[in-house]
Amino acid sequence: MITQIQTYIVDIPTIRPHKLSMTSMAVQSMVIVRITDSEGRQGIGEGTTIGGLAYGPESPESIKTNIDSYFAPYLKGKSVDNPRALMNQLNTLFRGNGLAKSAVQTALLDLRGQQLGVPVSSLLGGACHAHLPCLWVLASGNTDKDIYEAKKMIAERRHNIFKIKIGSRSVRDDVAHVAAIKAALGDSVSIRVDVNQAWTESQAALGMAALQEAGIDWVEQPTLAKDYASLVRLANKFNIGVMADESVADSADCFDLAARGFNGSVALKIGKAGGLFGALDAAAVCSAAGVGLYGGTLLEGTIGTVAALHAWSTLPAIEASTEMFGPLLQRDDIVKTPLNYHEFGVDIPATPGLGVELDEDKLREYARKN
Ligand code: MUC
Ligand code: MG
Repeated sequence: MITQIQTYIVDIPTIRPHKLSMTSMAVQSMVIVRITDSEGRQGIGEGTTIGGLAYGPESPESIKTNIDSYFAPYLKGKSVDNPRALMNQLNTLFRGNGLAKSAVQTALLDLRGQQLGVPVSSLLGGACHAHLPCLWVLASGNTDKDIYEAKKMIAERRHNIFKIKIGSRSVRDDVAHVAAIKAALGDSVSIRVDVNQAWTESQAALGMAALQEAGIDWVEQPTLAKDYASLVRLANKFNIGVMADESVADSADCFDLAARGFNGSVALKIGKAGGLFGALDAAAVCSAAGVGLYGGTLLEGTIGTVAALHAWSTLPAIEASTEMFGPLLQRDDIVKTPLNYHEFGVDIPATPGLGVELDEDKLREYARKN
């Protein structure tokens, strides 16, 4: 039975400014949820946004407030035996708030996994992978810095796929930046870009023609989230792949986009989908429609990242790789043992629950005091 639900906003500086088309991040703010049962076991979860309210409709403050004020009173005293049923109840009682729901669902699954002595992936049907590929995002905004950063990661065998954040400069300047990085890194390295909705369709046509010429593999969310028609037209017009990110949150969005003839890939994110169940439902719709899968992030720390990894590990094919590098962008961690990144990917823990443990001293150090 659930006896206590605690929430904390944790602010951890990034290793360098992370520049997206809509904001530059110097700190990541995560909402950590801790659910305790009557035996004293604890499950943890994370709900994380990008740049406060710059990226999406939920903020760290709204996530914390809505968990404290609405979800926690409902969950207190309930059994954790059936996390999916509990989440269905929350979805019926409270609209929206996908990131807050994802944090709570993660904590419920962590707790249930510990009660049963099985990893979260087992609660989802079982892992098909023990190690998944993981790319790195180049977002310093400076071409030479990005090339230096990428070469270092290749030499360390940490990453060999890179996503470059563009969209805040002119299309020509952005394309020149990306083409210079691709030329410096060579053919053995896969490069993709994320425009985060910054282009009109005609800018996207100009940019994609040049990026295709430069040997870039994917363009993520070139146009506005709601403009499904342009995503479909662009995906059909160019050989370079189109990935939908902000356009699709859940299985209904994926169904709608696929039904309009979209033939690219989708960035799955547990936060967008309201948790692991929703993200896997979205994956099933994409797979049935021939749309490729990509394990996406909202730059979560270790807790959110490992939760997503448990979900992605149950997908037999995750064609477009993953970007579960969030913890590596932060200067410090609030778990005792960080994830193991090696051989261009990351290991998925096989111990009970999420397989990571909170470091109470670090939590105290970084938790917001007011
Ligand atoms: C996004 O739009 O993909 C994921 C990686 C990153 O650098 O930003 C996020 C959000
Ligand atoms: Mg994106």
